[in-house]
Amino acid sequence: MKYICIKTAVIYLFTTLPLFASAFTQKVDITKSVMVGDRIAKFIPAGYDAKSIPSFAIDKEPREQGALPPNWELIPDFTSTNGKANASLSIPEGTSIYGGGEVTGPLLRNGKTIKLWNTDSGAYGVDNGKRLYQSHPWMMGVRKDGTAFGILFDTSWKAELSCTNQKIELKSEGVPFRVFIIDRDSPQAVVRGLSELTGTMPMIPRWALGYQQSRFSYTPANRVIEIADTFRQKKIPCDVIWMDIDYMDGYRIFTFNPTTFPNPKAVNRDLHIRGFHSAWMIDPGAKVDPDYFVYKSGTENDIWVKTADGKNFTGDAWPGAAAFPDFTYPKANKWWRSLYKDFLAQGVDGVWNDVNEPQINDTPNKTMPENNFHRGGGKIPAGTHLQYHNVYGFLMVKASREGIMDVRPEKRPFILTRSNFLGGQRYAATWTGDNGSSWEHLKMSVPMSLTLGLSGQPFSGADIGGFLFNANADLFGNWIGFGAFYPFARGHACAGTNNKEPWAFGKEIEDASRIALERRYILLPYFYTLLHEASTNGMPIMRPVFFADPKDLSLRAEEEAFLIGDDLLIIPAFANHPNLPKGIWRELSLVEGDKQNKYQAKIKLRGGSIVPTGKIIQNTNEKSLDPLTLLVCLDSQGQAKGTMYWDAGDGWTFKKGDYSQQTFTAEKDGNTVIVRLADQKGKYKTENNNMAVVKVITEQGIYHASGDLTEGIEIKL
Ligand code: MIG
Repeated sequence: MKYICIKTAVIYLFTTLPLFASAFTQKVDITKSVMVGDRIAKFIPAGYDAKSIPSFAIDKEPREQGALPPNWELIPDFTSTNGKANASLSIPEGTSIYGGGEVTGPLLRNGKTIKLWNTDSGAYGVDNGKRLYQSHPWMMGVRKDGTAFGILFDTSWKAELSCTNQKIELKSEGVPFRVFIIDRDSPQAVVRGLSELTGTMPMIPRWALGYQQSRFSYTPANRVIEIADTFRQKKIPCDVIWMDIDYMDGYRIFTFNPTTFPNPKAVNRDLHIRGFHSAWMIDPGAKVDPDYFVYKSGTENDIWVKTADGKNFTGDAWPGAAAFPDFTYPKANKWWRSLYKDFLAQGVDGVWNDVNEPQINDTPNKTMPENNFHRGGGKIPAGTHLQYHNVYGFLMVKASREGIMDVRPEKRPFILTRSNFLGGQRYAATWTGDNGSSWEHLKMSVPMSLTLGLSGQPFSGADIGGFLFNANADLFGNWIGFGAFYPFARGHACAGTNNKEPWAFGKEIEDASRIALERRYILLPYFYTLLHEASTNGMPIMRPVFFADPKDLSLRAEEEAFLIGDDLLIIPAFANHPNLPKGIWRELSLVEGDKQNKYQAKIKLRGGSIVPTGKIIQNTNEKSLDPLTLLVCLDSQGQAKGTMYWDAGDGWTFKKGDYSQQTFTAEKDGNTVIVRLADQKGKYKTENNNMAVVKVITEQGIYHASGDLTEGIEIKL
């Protein structure tokens, strides 16, 4: 009895006075394990209180579907360290680990530890464990036999996520949290499972698939138009010009500089006339300025994040001292939404939410103090910044999206965010922040976007050419040669660096850029089909090579080459003996001279596939399917299959059947290949009216024919 009392006292001391204790870890029991989907299980630890730890990652709370099957193998271990909750999963020997969202370093995450604490991390190294802007408490394991599993740690608290060859572990600084585990036949099925839990990216407008040009900053307004005109004069395809912070009046969000951007409506109109769309930056911090309408109304509505002692918190941001909306607080969400009305009325198309970790320059941790106070409301309890920091950007882009939908419900929002959280693909696309114009950053951009794709975010890309420092011609040429195939393809450059537009490096690079972007635009129907797939089942657009053959262990670490969808293999010019999948893959030429151009990536078409392509256009307002060209590569049985999704390119009428989903098949019989429309869903009439050009790519050469797909198109080999 006496002994037990002493032990209890010791535990008490250790858990309540961590100052005096070294780490003291205790096992925590599982109080519930239940199926919540097709081979998806939910585990709840002792001490879990749903009201104190709302889920942000989970889209719609999944229905409980009964006990775990008796042969279910993957059971997490819950522990607590000095009263802080952890969870881990022992993994089978030989497992390849992926995921963790926005990370530096390799695609394969075995042996890697990341901190989940969103941080502005300019000039992040290539593998130095620096924190980045986003947090994704999610990892996927692929077993030796190609089957796979995933683990989602359902907490937004500050945490550390580590992967060894024995286990995947998340140690949080917060209260007990739930764990979801998916165990399926393939990595693709696990990624689909993640989207069943966290939702998918809704369709974005087709123009967001075009090339985009940015700089910090194009100013004044006529420089913006000059950039747009140069693209058209030089016949380099482009769809979007980005307006970085200098358009604002003294960095006041939702304002325009009266000298340099006196008439933003005219800027947007002039861009639209030239076939461009515009995207404009909005940061979270509002300048402390009693005469500024955003600060005034925010203060009147009392929506700012508070300090621990209840005052409005202010921190140094671009405009100087700034106050920050408390997006956990429903009234702040409503207030923020209302700001978009007048802003969008200027003809703004896309919105860029930056520095929303939030980045604050005059605090030691470059963000808010951990004890700042968030009021919460609805399902979100009041709490500290330590709990809500990682979802600050996530809740900001949620509010931005809702605000844009309030104003323009008939259109698809396009929002780009720097900070985000697991599940945040529901609100915004992303780019990988402040990389540098270096070969290391160029190469690392491939595993970075692949990892985001394996973590639920299908629409990402790095700043093509690199953001910080000057870029040289060779680097830029190499970068755009494969960066043209990022899902989000945008060039950007920091203030004070050299010009990094495709024409800024002389004629050779200008020509190489044109070829790269023409290839991108030719593939628009294929990219759009993949965008639609991502919006329905969460499959990333850019996929790791091991997806082509999850059983082939030689592909598990490949991070130079990548796949676009299942059917195109992209091998960047820098790739040095990449490990490629076995089977039939035939090299394609899409644009005259592309195969001979040293900056271009090699593109290979998978045997058994049909890829829909369009013509070279200067922007996505032009007709792409005029004609539709089907690229066919037969498998060893002489067959191939492919699909195309198409619709109006914006708006939501596709949800009411106004879309076209076509399935094509090819079949070889003797020396003839017949390609036909095998299936057609939806009532949208594509501009090609079922007419197509077919190109069959074979070892001997390319064979063409054209005709009506409903009748079948015959190609003689
Ligand atoms: O403190 O808006 O990552 O893309 O050009 C820097 C200026 C703020 C950081 C973004 C970068 C952008 C820059 N921003």
